[in-house]
Amino acid sequence: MEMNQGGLNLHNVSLAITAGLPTQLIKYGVPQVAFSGRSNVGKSSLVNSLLGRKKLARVSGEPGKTITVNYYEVDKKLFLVDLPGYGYARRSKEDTKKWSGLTQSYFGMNSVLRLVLQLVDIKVGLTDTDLVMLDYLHYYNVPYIVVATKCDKLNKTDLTTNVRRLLKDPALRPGTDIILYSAVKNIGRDDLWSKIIQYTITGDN
Ligand SMILES: Nc1nc2c(ncn2[C@@H]2O[C@H](COP(=O)(O)OP(=O)(O)OP(=O)(O)O)[C@@H](O)[C@H]2O)c(=O)[nH]1
Ligand SMILES: [Mg+2]
Repeated sequence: MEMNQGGLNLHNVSLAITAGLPTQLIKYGVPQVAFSGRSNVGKSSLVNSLLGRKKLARVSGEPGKTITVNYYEVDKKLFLVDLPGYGYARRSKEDTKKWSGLTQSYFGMNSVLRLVLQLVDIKVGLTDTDLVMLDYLHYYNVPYIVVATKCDKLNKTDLTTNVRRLLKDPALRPGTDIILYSAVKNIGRDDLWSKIIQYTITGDN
């Protein structure tokens, strides 16, 4: 596994800050890449896979437990930001309010946010709450690409069908890039890293 990506030393990573309140969000400093998606889609697993670590980000069997924004610092040059998951049916009204408050505060007035990775389980496709999140991304005019997670779960035929369906979905900004990923098999890792580097470090997108 390549532990140097675009000059970033992936041995030098840590969980820098866990923010549960809008005032704790980081709006300055190094560029940020945010991970967005419903609970259980594989955000924390993707963080671990990209960083080549097994347990840096907590992968939970119980979805939607904590509503926090987790900042992983990469070689002092980049933050990978694990946003709280959504679409958790049993979440209380109060927690849903907390989620939207924290999420909107994260996107608002955020000049260090360079790219959002919108995760979509390729077996499930876009859900109703994904559409709410996509509305936020369009409203705040944030650059995003789709990461189709858990691609190891489908055979080639179903994978092709589902990717085609996603590519032509009008809920996505026209021309949206889709990267197939498996955190279990580390499929898509180098491709996704080069996108991230392109949007953050080299800035040529
Ligand atoms: N087969 C397969 N399973 C995966 C993959 N990525 C994640 N999972 C599994 O999906 C479940 C949820 O993964 P998480 O990474 O915790 O998901 P999350 O989006 O961080 O969930 P929340 O923190 O609740 O928002 C776990 O059981 C993972 O092992 C993948 O690429 N392939
Ligand atoms: Mg998680």
